[in-house]
Amino acid sequence: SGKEKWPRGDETVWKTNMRGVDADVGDITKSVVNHVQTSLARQAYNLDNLGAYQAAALSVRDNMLVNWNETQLHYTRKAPKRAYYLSLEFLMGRTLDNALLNLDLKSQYKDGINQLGFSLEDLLEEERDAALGNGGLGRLAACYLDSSASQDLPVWGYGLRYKYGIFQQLISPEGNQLEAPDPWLDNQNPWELPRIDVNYEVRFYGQSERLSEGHGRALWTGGQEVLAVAYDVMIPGCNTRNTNNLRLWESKPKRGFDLNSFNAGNYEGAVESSNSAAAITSVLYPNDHTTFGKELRLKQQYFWTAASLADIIRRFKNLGKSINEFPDYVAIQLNDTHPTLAIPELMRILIDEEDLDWNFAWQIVTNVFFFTNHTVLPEALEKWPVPLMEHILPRHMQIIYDIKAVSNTNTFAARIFLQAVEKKFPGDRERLARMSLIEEGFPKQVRMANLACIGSRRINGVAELHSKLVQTTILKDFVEFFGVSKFGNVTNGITPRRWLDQCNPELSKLISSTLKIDKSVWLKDLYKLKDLVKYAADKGFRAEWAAIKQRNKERLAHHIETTLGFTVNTNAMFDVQIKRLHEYKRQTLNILGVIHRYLELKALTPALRKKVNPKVVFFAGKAAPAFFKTIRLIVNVARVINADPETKDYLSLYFLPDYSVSLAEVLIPASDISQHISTAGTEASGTSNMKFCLNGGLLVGTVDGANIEIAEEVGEENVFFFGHLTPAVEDLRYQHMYHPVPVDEACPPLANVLNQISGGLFGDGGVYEPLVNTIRQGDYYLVTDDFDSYIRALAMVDEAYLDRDEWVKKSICTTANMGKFSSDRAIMDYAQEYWNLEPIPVGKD
Ligand code: OX2
Repeated sequence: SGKEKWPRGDETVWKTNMRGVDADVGDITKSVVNHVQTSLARQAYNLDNLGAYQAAALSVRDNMLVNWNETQLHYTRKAPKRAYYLSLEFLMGRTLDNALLNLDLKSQYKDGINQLGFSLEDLLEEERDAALGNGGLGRLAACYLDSSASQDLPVWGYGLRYKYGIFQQLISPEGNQLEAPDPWLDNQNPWELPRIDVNYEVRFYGQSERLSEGHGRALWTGGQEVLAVAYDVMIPGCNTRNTNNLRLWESKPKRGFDLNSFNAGNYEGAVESSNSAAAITSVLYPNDHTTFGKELRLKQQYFWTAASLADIIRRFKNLGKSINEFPDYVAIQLNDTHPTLAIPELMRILIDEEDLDWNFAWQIVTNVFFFTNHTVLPEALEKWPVPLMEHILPRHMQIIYDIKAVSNTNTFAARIFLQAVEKKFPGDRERLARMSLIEEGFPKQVRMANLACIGSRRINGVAELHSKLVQTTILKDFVEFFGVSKFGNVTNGITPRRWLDQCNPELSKLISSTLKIDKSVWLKDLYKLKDLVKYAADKGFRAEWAAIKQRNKERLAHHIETTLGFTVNTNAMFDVQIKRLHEYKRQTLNILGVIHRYLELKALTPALRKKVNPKVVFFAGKAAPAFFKTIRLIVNVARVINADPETKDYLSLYFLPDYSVSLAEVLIPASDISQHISTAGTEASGTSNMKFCLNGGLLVGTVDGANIEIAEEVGEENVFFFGHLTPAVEDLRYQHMYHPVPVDEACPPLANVLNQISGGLFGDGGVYEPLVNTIRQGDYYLVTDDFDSYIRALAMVDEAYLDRDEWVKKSICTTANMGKFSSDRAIMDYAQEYWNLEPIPVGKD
């Protein structure tokens, strides 16, 4: 068979017609106008901002595609080891601004767009956030994609293309959270490329019949088959041609609809199965730190892991290598336990389709996967009921039982796992029960964290303290079994491109001009910021630094004025807490502190009040139903105190609805102080803490998660710590249980605040009883125990802020010492210590 000649036709014609990145303004206007005419079929006469945005986006996309193609070709030729980041969430936010900055084309597009009579700033606002995530876990995945491309690493992301992202949040006048769907694809999405030719069939339900005794091959047939179709999102690196890929799967019925039913006149039956296929990727589950065991969620997880693995294996097979080399060419990172089904799925492929021996397959599997845990909260640990798994994934349930291999079965059952445990710890039945993949009970449940742990090569937590807690609590038995070297830590990071250069352009400019280095250098080596420390002593520099913060506060105030109609006092200190609402994050502690401050202000004479540090408190965050009440309290406290003529100049409060990546980009640069106040030992890392500090905001926080490492870097004198430490938390909970002390005794100022709420100062106190009672009774998250120390910390913040010169010095030193928290450092850590991956820069050889 003759080899086909590529490219077809005349190679020079191809080569001379390939478009490169063209930074010429004339070329840019030409390309934008072209897209207006031929991609959008619109005209200059009636072009609105949305149309102009779309044309600009398509034009920028052309540039990205050239790089994307080149990168993929380069990777194919070099055939390096690749890593795949499997995440059920990618919280990308907007793309246009980020792409322009990473391609270094922003000023040219600004000019070009201007010449066409539009403003780039306005066009940027037309873009909808891609909000395919809940919070920190999904945003981390997005930062890691940016860093992988920027560091020239051959990393692809795999996720789901949800038709609806995280719900839109509205707040009713009474303070209730209302939820609306997020139809982010309604205006078309210029950043994705449908790949109808890249699709896989994914099976659900049916029967699995073992073809040999014990653990060998099986035949899985019947059930429902659904099609997974790929959509590719280009991920441009900063100051490099490397452009990686995020592949998102959409579910479709395998056939348009069931023709048999259709012909028999059963039209509804005919579309039912197509509806159920399309439903799989219809919506992102809005659960953060909770699992519900829903059938559709399990189907999402399997649909996504099966399609991704099929794709990964197809790409590997194109290399022409033998399957036992799979781990030399592929590393797969499991972002939390959501993709854990990839482990039994790869076993299924290797055994049933590749006909490998069980042990050999297991050896491959356990060298390919890496697992990151993001929380030690028990309610977040995924478990799937065995009957549900047996129903939806009968073959995988067999494989999980084979892995589990209870010693008294005579299915071959690898015996691998529990037998080995039994050998190492003879007679320790409780340990066996704890480590088993199956939790006994009604129903039995599959423990995904245990499966992820035994099926992976290495496991990590996301900050030093958290990784220690993983090793000493939830995975302790596994550390004792496998040895500690299988466990590690990679402290989270954030991309300085989005979280400084893009969201705070003035500060970025000041840094470049002060350090006299191009931003493309320090943005990719964030330790370079260290040199800013010496400018903290420079009065002129401090003035510029402070002026930028002030303008960012005004930008936020302007945003609030235009979107919500409130006038914000920009002469006050801005205090911000933005994150998902959750009991462990303790937004309640913050709002109770606000009420306490309000009551104290009311008690002062007008003359004394004038000496108080004026403060505006901002909250934003979406809530699961269990935490609706906290929002309601915040909104009603705001209603009362913002209207109080005696105090409103000294204290005001806003709950900003519909928190998003884009809103964070306006809030973070404007903050003087931000709150990271989880009960010690509960926040695995936190990443917004890093974003605030990078933008010169200071922290008030507990000794928890990455707060600890931030303080190590920026100096404890620049962080306002409070609260009990992790080792005390268990003891305090024990005391609450067996020697409860009423709040009135334990903390009178807090008791007073709670009584004011119950007494109706913020509307019907009865509404808040359940919320207030979580503190009065049990107080699992130790609000009472930490309240005094919290109030003292806030007083120290006020005192420090009154000495503005010192404050600005702290602010500068904080930014200067944030080098460690670049996601570039974190991703290189994964590449070197976990995946064994090398950078493959495009166009450098
Ligand atoms: C979050 C963690 O709560 C947060 O502390 C961490 O910074 C973030 O993940 C990124 O690692 N869902 N979200 C998280 O954990 C889970 C589970």
